[in-house]
Amino acid sequence: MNLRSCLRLLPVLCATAGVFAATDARADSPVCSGTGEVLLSWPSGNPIWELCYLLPSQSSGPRGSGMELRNVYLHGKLALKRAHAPILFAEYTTSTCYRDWKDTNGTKITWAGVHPTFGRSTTTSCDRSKDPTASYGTCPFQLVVNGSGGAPTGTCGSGIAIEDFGSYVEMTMQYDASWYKYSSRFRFYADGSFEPEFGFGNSDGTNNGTTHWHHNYWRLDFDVDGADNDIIQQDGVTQAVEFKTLRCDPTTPASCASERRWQVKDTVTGRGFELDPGDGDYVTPPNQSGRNFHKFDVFGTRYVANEYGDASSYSLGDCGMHDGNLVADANPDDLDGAAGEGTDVVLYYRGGVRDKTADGNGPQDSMVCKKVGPKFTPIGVWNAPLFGDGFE
Ligand SMILES: [Cu+2]
Repeated sequence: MNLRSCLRLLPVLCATAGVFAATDARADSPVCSGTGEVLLSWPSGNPIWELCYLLPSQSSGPRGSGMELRNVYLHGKLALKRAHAPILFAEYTTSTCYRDWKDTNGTKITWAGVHPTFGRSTTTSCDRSKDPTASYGTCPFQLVVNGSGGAPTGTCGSGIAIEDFGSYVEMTMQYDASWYKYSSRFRFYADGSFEPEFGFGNSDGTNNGTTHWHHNYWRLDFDVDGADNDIIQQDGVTQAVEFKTLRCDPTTPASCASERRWQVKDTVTGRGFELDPGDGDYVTPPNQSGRNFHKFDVFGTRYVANEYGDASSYSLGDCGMHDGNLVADANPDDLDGAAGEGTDVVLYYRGGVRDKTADGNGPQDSMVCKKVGPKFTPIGVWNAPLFGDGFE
């Protein structure tokens, strides 16, 4: 009897028979041997989180996918095969929209010590942009920061910054699409939760007099305890087939009185994560422009090899999100395994920001940094071995 079948079929008997001692925690670690993969273990001794990270220039999306993470382990158990943001758009109210690229490493600034204004030692263009109309140039954007006195000292770099805040570790990267500066962060907490963050900055003010949107789509390929036996639930209800939907119940979109949550779980081990939209995610709903380029927030799909996006062409003018390619409108794929198509699931999640010019809805805010991103909270027992570990 192999380990997996023992765990699946006879967990109690196996445990009772002492096949696996409860203390036999054969925790796994990621192997970061692919091109560009770098291992992060946090904390460095007895790590809670381990993963491989890659620069945008090394990421796997059709035109990159920003900072990319692979083989993410929590307490020695596989959580995610890949986490990245392979789809990104800039949409303008008066003209068209564009499909931005995500494979050009940008530069962020690393201050000497923790900066008194920013509260961290690494800042991006978005962190720096607090004025509604002014832009701060490209790195180093080392303007005097109010209250800090004198010219700040910092250095520019294009790597991924890693800061240990004690209860969490934060990874920061910036990537560029010409004058647009997109910041990409992941925070991994000691309690097993994690947060991706998307932020927008503008180096020279181009198009800041035109209301526009930046739509960022994360792709989270969860392989909780391996790719099999995973399901996606919406508010605790298992989804039988792939789906696309909204953060709010469409019957109450204005008030968002019914906020939704999504869970990805392994049905054998009970482990998984819950997606809770961030407060900022509700600020800019999908299709705020009314032009139907971006109509949904959440997509649950079945894994397809090398499927990192919604289109085969990633040309600049291919501006709308092809949700029908990601989640078929006809003959939707099986998600829960009932139709025999497997249970390797992928979650896509849209977070968008609006940069507004002065209009009837208020003053210009186009250069003010806006950040969005959900929180993922662990489900089940991750920090203790269940009948021995190391399966999958
Ligand atoms: Cu903008």
